[in-house]
Amino acid sequence: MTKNEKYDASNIQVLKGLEAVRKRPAMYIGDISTRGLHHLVYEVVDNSIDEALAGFCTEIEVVMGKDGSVTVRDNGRGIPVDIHPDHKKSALEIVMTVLHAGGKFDKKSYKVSGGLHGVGISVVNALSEWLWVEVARDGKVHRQQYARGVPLAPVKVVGRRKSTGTKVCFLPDGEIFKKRKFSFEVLSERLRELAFLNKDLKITIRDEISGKQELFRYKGGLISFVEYLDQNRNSITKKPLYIADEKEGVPVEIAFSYTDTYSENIYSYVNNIHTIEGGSHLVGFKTALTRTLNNFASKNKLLKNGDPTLSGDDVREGITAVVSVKHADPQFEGQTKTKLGNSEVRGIVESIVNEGLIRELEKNMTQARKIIDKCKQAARSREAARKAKELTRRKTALESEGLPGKLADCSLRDATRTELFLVEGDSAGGSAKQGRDRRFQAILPLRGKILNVEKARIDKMLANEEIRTIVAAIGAGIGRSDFDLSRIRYDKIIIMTDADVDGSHIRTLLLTFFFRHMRELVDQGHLYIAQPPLYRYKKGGDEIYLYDEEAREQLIKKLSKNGKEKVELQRYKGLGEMNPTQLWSTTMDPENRTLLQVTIDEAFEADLIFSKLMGDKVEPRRQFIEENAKYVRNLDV
Ligand code: 0RA
Repeated sequence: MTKNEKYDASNIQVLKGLEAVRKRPAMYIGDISTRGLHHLVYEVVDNSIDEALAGFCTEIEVVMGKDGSVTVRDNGRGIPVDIHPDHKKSALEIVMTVLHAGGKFDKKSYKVSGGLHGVGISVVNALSEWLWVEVARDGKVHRQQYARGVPLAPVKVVGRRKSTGTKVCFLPDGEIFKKRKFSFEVLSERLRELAFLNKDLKITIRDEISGKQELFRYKGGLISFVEYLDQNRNSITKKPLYIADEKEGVPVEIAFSYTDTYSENIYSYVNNIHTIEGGSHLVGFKTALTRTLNNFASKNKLLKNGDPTLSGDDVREGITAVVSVKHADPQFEGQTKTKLGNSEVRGIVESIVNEGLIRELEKNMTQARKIIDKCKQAARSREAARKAKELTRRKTALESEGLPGKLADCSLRDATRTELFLVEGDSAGGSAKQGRDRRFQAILPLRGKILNVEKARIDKMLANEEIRTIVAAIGAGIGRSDFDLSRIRYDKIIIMTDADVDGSHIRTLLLTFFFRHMRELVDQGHLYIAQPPLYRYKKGGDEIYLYDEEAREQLIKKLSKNGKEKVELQRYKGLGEMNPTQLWSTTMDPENRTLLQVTIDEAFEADLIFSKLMGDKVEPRRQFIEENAKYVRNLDV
């Protein structure tokens, strides 16, 4: 091949690559909803984070432009710009246009890979209406611009600058993304998380439309992260315990605290990616925690001969922890590819925690005693519950008791196609029973208040009638170790409550319950919120249902322009105001309804909301409700 032919051949490769990405964007960024849209920003930021991990970047700036674009700027070394001998093109152009080319120019040790991240900046380019990049390097500023991933011209020098860095600005393509509006809050949550995970890295975000801005920089790293997570809980540890070490080229960093709550909040990460399904690093941490606390307690006579050993559940009651490891070649497994598979990591984390934890405990004996006391208390409660045969009897009862009488079950037994509606109140429950398609839709009416599970241990929870019926109807058990997703009796669990304050309270209680005790159900996308209409407009044969305030404003605008008539709307406050046929057609019929799927992108932010709304501390709750009162309907958790 001649030089020119080589250039042409590599261009054809590029076009094929771009075509593949544009044809199946979801394969590269997960989906093309707002979630996928935000992943474009994370993808660009991840590249700057890699540069920070390599030790060359200390600042990342994200700007949401007035035109809907996003700019990400860092002060790293800058993407290389030298001419690639084979392609006769700038390395910059190759990084920006060839799938997975980024890594070829640098042997970075902890590159992000797997999951949705790490697909390469070229994917963002392919999915952008336009994108430009500026690299400051070797005293010059180099620039190239693209349209839907195709370069408009070769890389050009456009100025001189002493400092180094990379600046990428892009506008997502409207042909790919139906909604193109970025959320300052959603972006901020991920950037804050990245700042916690990368100690001392300065990350700023600014929205040029609203003027909102944030600066994230945490000198305490994971310690600050745990303190942030505990802001609505009372800690029994004065400062989080901290362990950081490296073995076999795998750096491990862990911070954790104990609080006076009963829930377990452990977040694990690999290369800054949240491993929702856990994996070997998490197993290593849990194993070491149980073993070391037992050994330490026995050695210091805090556990006497007759005392029962502390179980895993005992040592994790009330814990808040962040486990972060870095790995050069992570293997991600599991349903959502968020489970670390590398088996050697288990032993590495285990041994680092064994050594580090002893050191931390011995540093402060008073605090160590408090922790052991807390674990012993958990063990005693569990033992007492067992002795009273509470747990076991209830558990077998739940399993053999059969289905609750209040449940109107569906006839279909194929659990991949059925739906369970949890309906507020008997009267709406009655309408739902009449209106439903009984082949695949089951109805469970809920009466009265559901227990606030944030403040209850599992034995107390199972004594609660409403909770018991929900657990029995779903049929898959309850709790971190006993819930078995493969046994769920319905594919969709749908919360259907009134659009008023009580309804939103019940919905929050139910969300808290599922979040804390049937977490997999949420993580695997089985939990939904029904969207009943807020208003009905009727004139002659015309009947329109309106599901949010925006739709109402639009209709009023439209109608008042047409005939200057006064628009009369019926407002629905409760589900009970609709008859069975209306309830079916507006809210339950799969052909017509909209369901909100409950997704948790930033689990720690959801935890923060639940601990705030349901926890012991009153002041944060009052403040939150005041600040968010008008958004409650759209609370997206
Ligand atoms: C490849 C090699 C080098 C740096 C980068 C990529 C790099 C990529 C991005 C993307 C956004 N910001 C970035 N900063 C750096 C290292 C080149 C060298 O040895 O100087």
